[in-house]
Amino acid sequence: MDFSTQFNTFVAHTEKALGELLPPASTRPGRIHEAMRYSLQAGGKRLRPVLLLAAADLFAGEKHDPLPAAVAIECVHTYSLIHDDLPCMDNDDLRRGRPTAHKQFDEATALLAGDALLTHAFDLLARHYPSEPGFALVRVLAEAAGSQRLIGGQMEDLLAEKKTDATADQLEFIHLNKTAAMIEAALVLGGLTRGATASDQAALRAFGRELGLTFQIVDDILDTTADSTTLGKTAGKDAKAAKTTFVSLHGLEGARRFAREHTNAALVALTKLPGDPAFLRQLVETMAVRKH
Ligand code: GRG
Repeated sequence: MDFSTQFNTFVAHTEKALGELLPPASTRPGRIHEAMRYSLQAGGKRLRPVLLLAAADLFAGEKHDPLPAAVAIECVHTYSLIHDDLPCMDNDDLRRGRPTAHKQFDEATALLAGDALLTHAFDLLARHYPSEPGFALVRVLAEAAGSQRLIGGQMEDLLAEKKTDATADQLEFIHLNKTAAMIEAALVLGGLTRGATASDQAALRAFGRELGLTFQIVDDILDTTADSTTLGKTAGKDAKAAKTTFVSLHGLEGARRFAREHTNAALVALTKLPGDPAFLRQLVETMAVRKH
């Protein structure tokens, strides 16, 4: 199967599972379930579920279905986007090419939909996996989403916004935690559903870190070079907010050079993993040149 057919197959499996593993919109109270589905089923690249499913495929170990974990990580990711868009944070109107949750519904509903998606992710892990690997899945996802990683990265980002002279060190902390943490977790969760050993998990993490940094640098570049329609979210926001980014710190060429360095490091990390790395190798190469 070629790369894009394989990618689309992973996405199709994810979309089907998302539909099945979320409470129906008709479940009382309908408004909250409608809002959860509105944001979750609005498209999006599905990068984290795809990574999770691809990581699972690297291993020949015990077969637990990785799809509930793939839905769980997309629930946590979508919660973070809903909350990030709220007026108290980024105050954004557009997400995944549609009005943001608080624009479509209202602020309280958007807040609750984010809370409910976060909670639902852990419910999925608890319901669909036995204690081994279930506890490990819960621990990995909780750590990635917690106050020292995703939430910590977001906190540091909000603090950095208040000043125009954030340092390269702060920027690295923000991206390692706000962006790379969930990408690392997706890969480790996938491996855990198939019995990845401690050293496999470390290799998945190392790969995820480099991939996450590549993804974020490209995101910073696209914010300055792409338009809102192509991105499905507001373009040019970083410069408008005078935000410190890889581009503001290192210039467009410098950011492109950093992206290439992290792409190469991701490709090296990939050689430490078992199984056939062809799909993940192509994903790294595609990510480096993505347009949205
Ligand atoms: C509110 C706890 C909390 C965290 C917010 C996700 C996030 C953290 C902020 C969004 C802004 C941002 C640039 C985050 C970095 C990670 C990132 C690039 C998220 C967007 O992920 P994509 O591009 O989105 O994979 P889709 O819609 O394709 O899933």
